[in-house]
Amino acid sequence: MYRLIYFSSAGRAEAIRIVLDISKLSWEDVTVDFSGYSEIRDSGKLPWGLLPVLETPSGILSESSAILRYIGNMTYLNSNDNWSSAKIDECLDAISDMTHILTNTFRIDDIDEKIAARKALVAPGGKLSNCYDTFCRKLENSKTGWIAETEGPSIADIKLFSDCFGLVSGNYDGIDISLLEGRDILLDFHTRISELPVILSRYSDMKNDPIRWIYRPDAFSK
Ligand SMILES: N[C@@H](CCC(=O)N[C@@H](CS)C(=O)NCC(=O)O)C(=O)O
Repeated sequence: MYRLIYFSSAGRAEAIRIVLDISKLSWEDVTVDFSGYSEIRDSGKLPWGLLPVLETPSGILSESSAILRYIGNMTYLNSNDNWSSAKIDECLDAISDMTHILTNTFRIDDIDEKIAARKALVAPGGKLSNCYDTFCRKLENSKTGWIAETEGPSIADIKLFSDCFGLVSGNYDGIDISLLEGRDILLDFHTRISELPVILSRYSDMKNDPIRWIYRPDAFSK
């Protein structure tokens, strides 16, 4: 039995949740609030003091990308080829960098200041806007249409799906779906991933879920 421990948000865990579903491993989605997190952290159980962690038969694994690779290796979503798996890693790290840009705004307490900071990030030429342009360019230039140019979707595509659309769900003040405007290739990518059978069924009853509605194929249809 595998146990994923994280907050109830999508955050750094949603891609792992999807990959665990695809793996068909038996796993439990353990969600904690901040006090639950503090308790686990203070017990010394977290390898790096942060979530997510995955409890496995071999021990506790931390770091969201490491967990993705570990479970991805048990599925068709990672590659045995050294070069191809390195390119998948490259994408995972680059997508994580995008997430770090947003994380920097969490420490801003004043809501107006926070919104202003995020609006600057998503405005043309802003750091997040530039990341989305890069994702579009990567998808456009990919011979296979997948972010790491793999034959089929990889863990990097699952992370791109989870993080890129997770950002526009409306849960981050100052950021909304206008970030996708003019970025049709991302919407096409969204359709291809959201229609993978496991993903389709995972989000089938989440049309009204405030966080996860964006993972359904009909999320952005007019
Ligand atoms: N590089 C780590 C970052 C983990 C991380 O920053 N986790 C946050 C939640 S998204 C956390 O545990 N925050 C608790 C705190 O900082 O007190 C990863 O990708 O897993």
